[in-house]
Amino acid sequence: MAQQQTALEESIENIVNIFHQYSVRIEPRDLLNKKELRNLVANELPNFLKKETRNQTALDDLMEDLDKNQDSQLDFNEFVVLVSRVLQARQQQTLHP
Ligand SMILES: [Ca+2]
Repeated sequence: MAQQQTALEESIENIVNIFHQYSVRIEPRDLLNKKELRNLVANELPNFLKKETRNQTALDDLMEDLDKNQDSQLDFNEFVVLVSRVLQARQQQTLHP
């Protein structure tokens, strides 16, 4: 029998699931286009990415910055860079509240 998942394992699984929950909405199903990114940020990161949630230019800049291969889509590896930045910013807040 599989062991119960830990909090960290569950968090990792949630990140993967949330990416796919948004990426499948518009083809190709394993990539996020800008509209899907906007929905993901607005629904799943409204407190951590306030500017990008409210401001289209900020979202455009974020997309451009993350889209390393410039295909106007974010693959999971490109998306993970955003997750990593948010994680680091969150950790900084814990150190310097
Ligand atoms: Ca891309």
